[in-house]
Amino acid sequence: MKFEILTIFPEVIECYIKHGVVGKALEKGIAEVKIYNLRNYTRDKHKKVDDYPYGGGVGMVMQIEPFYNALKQIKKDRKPRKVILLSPQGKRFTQGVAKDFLEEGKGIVLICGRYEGIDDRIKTLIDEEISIGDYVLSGGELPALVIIDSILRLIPGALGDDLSAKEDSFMKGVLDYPHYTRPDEFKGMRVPEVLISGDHKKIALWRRKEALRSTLNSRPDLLKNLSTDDMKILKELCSEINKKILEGSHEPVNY
Ligand code: 9D3
Repeated sequence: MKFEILTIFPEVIECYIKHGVVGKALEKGIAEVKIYNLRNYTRDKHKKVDDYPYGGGVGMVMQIEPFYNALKQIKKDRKPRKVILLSPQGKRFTQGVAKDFLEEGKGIVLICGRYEGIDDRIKTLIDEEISIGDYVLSGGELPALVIIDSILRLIPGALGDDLSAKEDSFMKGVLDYPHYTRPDEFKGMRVPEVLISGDHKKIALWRRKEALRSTLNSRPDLLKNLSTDDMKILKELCSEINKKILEGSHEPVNY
């Protein structure tokens, strides 16, 4: 899988991809990242990549030429790849979109904008426009890294052990369960006894129940299409919570 990134801040990308899962995947040759510094693709003698907006208004707009030239270079060298523009106006990025992009196989081209935006004629050069969520960032670099990170985790062998990938996909649809490590007691706070019991069936059930508890608390919108096993656990959880509410011993709930 090859990621080609167009940006005016190559150092921002370089810095992140050295480390962790992404860094390891690149070392192993599972994936490849190539960065195109847009300032190398402008004919302007001051390497200017932006200009004032037609129609007036605040801020600057990125010119189309550096994007056009960099993409021409990419397309000349290699087989056509999906070209994705990171933009607040794009469709929302999800785990499902990450899987779709992975299935593109060869790789993707990611275009990062800065300033108030990019000359809209960029739309003639792209296949998709993607946003990572409803908040305002300063540019497309963090979103590009988010996308690369999430896709790489899906490639078999990219994570330290394949069990982590299995775990990611098993937990699909619910939030994670709580984790603990040594010591078994810290300032009076004890690790739940069940995790030390060695009873693997009981541990699995406890984890699923706590995963459902987190989901009910933080993301009740995710609780749909549950299996009959999960429904049983959730019902039990709800009646425990109801009992505590009636006793007045439960923390306030927001559902
Ligand atoms: C009202 C004007 N702003 C649009 C929301 C201007 C503007 C703000 C921030 C234009 C560009 C940006 C930079 N953001 C991105 O390039 C971006 C982004 C984001 O801000 N949030 C979520 N996903 C993405 S993907 C690219």
